[in-house]
Amino acid sequence: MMIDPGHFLDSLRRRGVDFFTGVPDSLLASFCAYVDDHCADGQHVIAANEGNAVAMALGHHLATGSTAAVYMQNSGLGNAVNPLTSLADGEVYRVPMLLIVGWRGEPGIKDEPQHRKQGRITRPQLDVLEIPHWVVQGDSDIEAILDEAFRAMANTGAPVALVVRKDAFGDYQGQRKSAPLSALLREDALRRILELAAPDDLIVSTTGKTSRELFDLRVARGEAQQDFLTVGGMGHTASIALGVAMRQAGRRVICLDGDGSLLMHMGAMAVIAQQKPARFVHVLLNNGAHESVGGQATAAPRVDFGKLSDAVGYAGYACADTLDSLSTAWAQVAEANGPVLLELKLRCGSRKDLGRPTTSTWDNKQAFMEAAGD
Ligand SMILES: Cc1ncc(C[n+]2csc(CCOP(=O)(O)OP(=O)(O)O)c2C)c(N)n1
Repeated sequence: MMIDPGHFLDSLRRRGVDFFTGVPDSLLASFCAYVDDHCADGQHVIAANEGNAVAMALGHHLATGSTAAVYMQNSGLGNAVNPLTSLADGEVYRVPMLLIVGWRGEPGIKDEPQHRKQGRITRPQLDVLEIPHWVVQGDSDIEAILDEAFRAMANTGAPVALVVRKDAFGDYQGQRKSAPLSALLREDALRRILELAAPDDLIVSTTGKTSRELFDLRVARGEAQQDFLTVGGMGHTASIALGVAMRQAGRRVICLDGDGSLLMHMGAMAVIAQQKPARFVHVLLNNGAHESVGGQATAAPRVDFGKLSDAVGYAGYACADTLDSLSTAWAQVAEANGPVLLELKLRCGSRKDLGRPTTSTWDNKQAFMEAAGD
């Protein structure tokens, strides 16, 4: 038995939830897709990060008095903790909202290294936050759980959470697909970047399929793994790359970022420009979507990243949407003095047999540090 995303959405609506926001998660993908297809404009907003989603839910309550639902992967709890504790909490503004948290890394279920600890501490973390929560699985009596959760919320006036186990939701294929920004695939673009990069360039790559593809490409090229794979901490790739670049002034640092990732902590760009790392190529792999977790849209397609990079003070910008134009754009910016943004417009898509890093995170870190120390 699995929870039908449509029934679940109806149950929430019947209880007065009239606004949905969050950052998508693969485990909640069918629910996210259903919400996206069945909410009118303005009833569903995909947020840049989970803290923003909590803040939007809070603002929604201020404006309407009603309760919003905020969905996220459990890794996003970190981003949400501050507005939950310092604003929505019963001891501060006391704002009800229903958190729907995807439980990656649940103890006993095999998952990637970045999910293990977060999975183990998710429930204790909610306990510490004093957020009442209920575990939801496919055969849960969802009406009974929601009754209890909404009763608790009515009593305290503050947030409550559902912790959703893997495979709890039944399948739903979203109808809204983000329009492809070009015919170029991320993996082909990454392959070309590895051809264009110098052997001593340092690469820091973002969360999700980008790092998985990069890992596979190094294997295919018969090269040692030496790139830093930001397997967790989505949105922080560019700041990691900045930290590296500031102490590796002689080396070119290539940051392989996603549009969801870049938007998540976009303030980092202003600080990168302020610090002016000498040889910093910030590659934006812009497919307009959170492809790694189901292809939900980001706000990126309507952002003019050329103007943005100029406004924050990057030293250059180039854009490409084919392999040929990627080579040309690379030649334009890769030798610049100061941080540059190289935007690649892409379509969604990845190999069905895409692997996952087979070396440990500790080995990955060690290999990067050795490469950086050469
Ligand atoms: C803080 C946090 N929130 C959510 C996730 C789940 N997550 C992993 S990859 C990803 C999508 C990343 O989108 P983007 O940067 O555009 O790259 P793409 O998947 O399109 O290659 C999300 C939402 C996460 N790992 N961490």
